[in-house]
Amino acid sequence: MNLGNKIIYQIYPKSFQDTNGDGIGDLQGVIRRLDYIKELGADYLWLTPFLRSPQYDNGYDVADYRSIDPRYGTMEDFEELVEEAGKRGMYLMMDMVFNHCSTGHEWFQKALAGDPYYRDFFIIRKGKDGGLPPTNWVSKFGGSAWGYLPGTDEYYLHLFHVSQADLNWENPHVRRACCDIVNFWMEKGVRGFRFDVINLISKPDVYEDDLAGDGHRFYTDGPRIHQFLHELNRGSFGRDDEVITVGEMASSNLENSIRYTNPQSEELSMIFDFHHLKVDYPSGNKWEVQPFRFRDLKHNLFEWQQEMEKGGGWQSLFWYNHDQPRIVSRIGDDGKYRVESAKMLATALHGLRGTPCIYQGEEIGMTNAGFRDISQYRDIETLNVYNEMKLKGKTDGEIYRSLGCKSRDNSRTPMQWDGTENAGFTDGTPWIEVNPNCAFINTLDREDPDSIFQHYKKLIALRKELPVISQGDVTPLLEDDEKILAYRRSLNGEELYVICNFFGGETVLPDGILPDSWKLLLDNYPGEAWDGRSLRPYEAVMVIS
Ligand code: TEU
Ligand code: CA
Repeated sequence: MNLGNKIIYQIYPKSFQDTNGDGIGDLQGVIRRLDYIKELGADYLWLTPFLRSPQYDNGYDVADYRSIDPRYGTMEDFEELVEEAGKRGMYLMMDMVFNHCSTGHEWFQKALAGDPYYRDFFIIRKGKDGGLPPTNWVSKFGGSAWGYLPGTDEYYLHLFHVSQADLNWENPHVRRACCDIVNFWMEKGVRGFRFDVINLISKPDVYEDDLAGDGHRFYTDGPRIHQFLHELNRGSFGRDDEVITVGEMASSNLENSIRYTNPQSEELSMIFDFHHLKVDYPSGNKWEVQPFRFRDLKHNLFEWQQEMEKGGGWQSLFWYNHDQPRIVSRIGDDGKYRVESAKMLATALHGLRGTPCIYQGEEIGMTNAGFRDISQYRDIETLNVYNEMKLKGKTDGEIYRSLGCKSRDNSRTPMQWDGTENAGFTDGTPWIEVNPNCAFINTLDREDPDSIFQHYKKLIALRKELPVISQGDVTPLLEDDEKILAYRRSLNGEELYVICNFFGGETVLPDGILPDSWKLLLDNYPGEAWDGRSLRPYEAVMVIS
């Protein structure tokens, strides 16, 4: 399969389209909007989890891997969705959360009741003397990574929320159970899987304190990770060439990422890596507000592009998802140059080597919510961090400045279909507030040839049309330039150039970058043709020779 000409569209069902007025998006809502996604040109629809769950972490706390959460609909709705997508030549990609399950899952409930078979599905250890947890590891959402089992001296590991108990992948029954779940959904016609935090499933043999950190170095790309992924591949999706898989691999290194995705290892088709998005985290702290470091962004993007190519690995290309702020607010300009910068960012990414993934609303340039009151926030991570910041004595001004541009809720506000009060998302009260800028940022302007939507459409069409985009090599250009990100793609003598001004001032392309015979393919400024030299604010061009 040519992974390079496929497009993934990510749907956060809870915020996509409500059809029954309860304020929560649902599967029927996705069905209602299939023609819209088709119009854009996507091939795979990645839906974040809609399986039965108490929803402490919006479905990433699965209580039953084989049934649909009633908030989202029924199995019949799901089957209808697969069928309706199929009629339009699109396929479903499900989100498999296998590092942990909800403490409400029957496996955990049986373990709690003392069933030894199910106790071994989890990572349960005795605490240290003095009523301390087994190690000092920190949960990704704050606090200890160990949950106390009442009435015992034991703890269970939860790298995320206390309601998300880590599964023990050392146990072959757990590995078998995960294969069975994937097979179950493949039989229902699912043709893609995104594996949540799958680089964390292999834990170390010894559980010890991390004297130099929060513990993540002991379990990220852990000791048996490749064996486990290979086994999952062989026991489920690897039997079908038509199925594509993406591993969510925050903090994995290059060497492992190549191995995860080189077809010879028979592990996964591609990964999401996040190195290019850590360029505005001063000393690794995502909550501290800092402008992005352009040089680091370029360096990271190109290093991964080139090394993955060399090693025969494959990446998904993305600017954000449901865990990250909206990119036009983060790296672009969500005010004066919103349209230009959104198109520029799209151009910069969609010319690269990999499989693009577009997050709902990105194609219309949706912006951060920037909520200014804690009652508007819903995300468990945000609520935890808010409490921590309060305890540390931070002022409301400092707190909302941080949450307003960093919280995961920034990208979770409802899809802006139209300019009415609830943006066409629901007739009821939305589970999270709609961004009032739906009045002027919504899907209705997509007919306009100069809309952001049309720009994405063109980029997608070009990728499908030109093998140099889907299969060519990548060569970074102007690596030291402080304003321009540029690269060349080449395949069998054909060349494509992508040149992007990442800032709101004018800049000039140095001489000698483009060959004499260049021809403009795409520009994010309508009207007057590009002069081959000067770049207007956030201008981005694609050129062939
Ligand atoms: O996210 C994994 C993850 O580590 C982050 O993206 C995390 O949300 C972020 O670092 C917090 O700052 C995945 C899912 O995408 C996320 O929504 C879930 O909450 C998480 O796993 C747990 O299942
Ligand atoms: Ca609903």
